[in-house]
Amino acid sequence: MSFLQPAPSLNNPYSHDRVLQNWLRTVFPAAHRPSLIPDLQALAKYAMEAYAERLVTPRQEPVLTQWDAWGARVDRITLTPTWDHGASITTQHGLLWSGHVKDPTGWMRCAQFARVYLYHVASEFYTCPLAMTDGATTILKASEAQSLIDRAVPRFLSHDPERLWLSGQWMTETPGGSDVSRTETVARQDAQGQWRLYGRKWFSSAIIGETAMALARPDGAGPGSSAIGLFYLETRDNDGSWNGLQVQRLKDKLGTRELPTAEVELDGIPAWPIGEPEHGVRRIAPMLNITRTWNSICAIATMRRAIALAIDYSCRRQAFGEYLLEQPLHRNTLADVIPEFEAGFHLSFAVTRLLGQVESGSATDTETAVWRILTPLAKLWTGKLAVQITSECLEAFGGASYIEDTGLPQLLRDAQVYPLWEGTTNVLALDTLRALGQTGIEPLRQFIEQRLRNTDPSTAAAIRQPFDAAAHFLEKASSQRSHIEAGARGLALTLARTTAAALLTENTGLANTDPRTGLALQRFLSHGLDRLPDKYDDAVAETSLLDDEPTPN
Ligand code: MFK
Repeated sequence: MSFLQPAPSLNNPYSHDRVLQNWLRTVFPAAHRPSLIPDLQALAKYAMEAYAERLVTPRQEPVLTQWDAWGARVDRITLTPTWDHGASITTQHGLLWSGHVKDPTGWMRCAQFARVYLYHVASEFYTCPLAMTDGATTILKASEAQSLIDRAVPRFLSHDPERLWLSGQWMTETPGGSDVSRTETVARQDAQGQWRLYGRKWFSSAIIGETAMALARPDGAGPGSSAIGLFYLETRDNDGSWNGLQVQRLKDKLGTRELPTAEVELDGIPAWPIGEPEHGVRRIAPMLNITRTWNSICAIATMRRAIALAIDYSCRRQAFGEYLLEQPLHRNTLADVIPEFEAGFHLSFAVTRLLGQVESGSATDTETAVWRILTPLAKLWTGKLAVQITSECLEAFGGASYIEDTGLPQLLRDAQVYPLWEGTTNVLALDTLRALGQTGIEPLRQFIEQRLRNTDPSTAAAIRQPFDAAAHFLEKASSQRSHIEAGARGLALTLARTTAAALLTENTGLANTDPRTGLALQRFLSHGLDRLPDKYDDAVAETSLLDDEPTPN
């Protein structure tokens, strides 16, 4: 019998996750732990079972059946078994409702997102409709649409899987993914005054939702985004049939293939405007900020899964007479990845903390401003990191990571969605400029300074210097829009990294912290925090490289 390589195992993602355990011990309040820990343990067990099952069961994907045997249009979607369990896991372990319990201290969002972190990879992206439902709940709760609140919010936050409703977020159309001002879907009132939507939504993630929040342009309204309205709709009528919509096809995607993303034709579906049917982008923005937070947490969950498997494998795989884990270059490569993940973890959970403070009314003005700035920063940075880290971790498996039935390629394909979903890296960098334009950079400086209060001077200087450079860039480049936009990605990455470094620094000073956090901080700092263009106008000058015309000689 020739050599057989043992497959990697998934260690318990709750008890074996040093970074999560450290955060729970040092940041998350002891008083709230008893209501959280049993859910985390149960979700970790679920994740391990799902991983084991996945090794022996071929992947499944949703199937759309458009016509029944007798020619009726049915648009029936058969889901994967994991998706069939989604509602019961969600309601039993509080993936949605726990984020909306009344808590004057605002820790409910951290508790919810710790659950999301452990559920996400096993969920096969069932977290996508959960994210959108969370966003829809947030919009409705803040609206004056009391009848819709009474009708939908108890369903969204249900503890009963039979009563749970999910929501979609229907924005993207063929003319615009990033630029939704080109929305073509039309909203018209019928003779009874009921609004109805007509048009095509091009990327309807999780078409299984009973409801959706959709952008549409009232008939006769002018162009541009301020003339678009935000509408609530229900996808099925009382007998369970699709209600004025057809599912044209499911998308054939690079990753997230268990998630039924659809093209939908709207033909008179009843809809209810949220507020006046105008300023739809402004009205849907709170939903985007929630789904972007889910995106960040799910991105770090994917990184953690890739790291956990790569470390486990390096204890099982030998090359050149030694286990990989004993080999200096292999160790060093993985040790370079971990601090980036750890910093991303702290930044993402800081956003959940700020979100909870804002929603519970306990945030200061500074914290509210910082929350607005850090939400796009965490999303854009962790989205990129997820691809880089997953790719590096897959390399640790050599050729095995290129083989489908190891389950590893799927991790990388799925990771590629994080920089795209909910706004690309560049859209998020521009959103950071939008936020900084409203708040200025001082609130973020104060937030970082609070984190550096008890740190040593050299660590503080290593964080202040790139932050000051970013503030200087913002000030200098702001005079010319093309300069500041061209450098916005570098600016955003620098601010994300400096804030994450400050959070890591603060964590190293807390009682009972894991000493490895300090090691992670030093290594993270050694990777550098500054990602600014060298000169504030460099980024613009170099776009001439895009000109493919040969130079005349
Ligand atoms: C498992 C992980 C979970 C993830 C779930 C994934 C679900 C995927 C389903 C999808 O739907 S993916 C598609 C998501 N699409 C996007 O994220 C759109 C990306 N494009 C943008 O974000 C653009 O920046 C934007 C559409 C907002 C640009 O639109 P406009 O109209 O040109 O922007 P404008 O005029 O600057 O802003 C309009 C208003 O919105 C302004 O307020 P005012 O009217 O009061 O001036 C802005 O301040 C406000 N606004 C924009 N972004 C905001 C915001 N307010 C708060 N937060 C924001 N992020």
